[in-house]
Amino acid sequence: MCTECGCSSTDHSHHHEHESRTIRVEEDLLAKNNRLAAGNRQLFTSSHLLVLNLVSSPGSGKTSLLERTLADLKRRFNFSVLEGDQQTTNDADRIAATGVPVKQLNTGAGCHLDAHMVGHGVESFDLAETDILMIENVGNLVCPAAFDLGEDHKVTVLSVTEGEDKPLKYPQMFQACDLMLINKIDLLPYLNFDLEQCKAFARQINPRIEIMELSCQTGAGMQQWYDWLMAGVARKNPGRRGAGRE
Ligand SMILES: Nc1nc2c(ncn2[C@@H]2O[C@H](COP(=O)(O)OP(=O)(O)OP(=O)(O)O)[C@@H](O)[C@H]2O)c(=O)[nH]1
Ligand SMILES: [Mg+2]
Repeated sequence: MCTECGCSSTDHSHHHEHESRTIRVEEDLLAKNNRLAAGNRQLFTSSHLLVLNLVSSPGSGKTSLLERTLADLKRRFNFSVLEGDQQTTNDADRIAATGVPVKQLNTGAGCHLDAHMVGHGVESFDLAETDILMIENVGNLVCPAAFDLGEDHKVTVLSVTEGEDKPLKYPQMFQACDLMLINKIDLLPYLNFDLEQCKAFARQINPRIEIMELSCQTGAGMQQWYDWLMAGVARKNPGRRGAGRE
């Protein structure tokens, strides 16, 4: 019996027909997404925006990172934030409390943001007046890796409670990222997390990945991340005077 459609065919080529159709649909979906992402990228580039796509497993600290970053840098840079979650406006509410423009995108049954959602998501923002667009993706170390949103960089947040082997187990995500932030280092004294091993695994998967260690709770290591953001803004918007508005 064919497990794909339940018919009684025992013909091998029948099964392959289904297989190739599945692959074609996936290719179409990604091709369409790539097209829309290219449109987003054009818009972002013409607005001299630095755009980051924050990707990680649930609970690694993406929203905490944003909260602390916005509190520390919002007088220096204009931010806009897109929040991706399957359900709730919890994260958008947390960002709204900082006073930064934010829009929640709920994906329902979906496991990732796509370029179409992001293209519409930014419609309410004044992009010409924005320096940094932060996109917090749905907590998921798998699917968001495949979907270009038009960002400059995917940035992954890996917390020390997740285990140092994650780059090996979810290689596509770590290959897709330019920067890995190892978060919750305040918890290291209580764990058997091997920091050096984790970094070695990440570099084995992606030799050009940049790695920073920090704690969104204590603020340790945040300055390095802020310097990286400032350099990114300067690259995207060389005409911008100084590093900020102060
Ligand atoms: N100890 C410690 N806890 C942290 C740190 N950063 C975040 N947390 C905690 O980790 C939990 C999850 O943080 P969030 O910022 O909500 O994580 P998230 O990645 O946005 O989660 P999702 O959006 O659900 O994927 C919260 O209880 C935070 O307080 C940190 O540096 N140290
Ligand atoms: Mg979050």
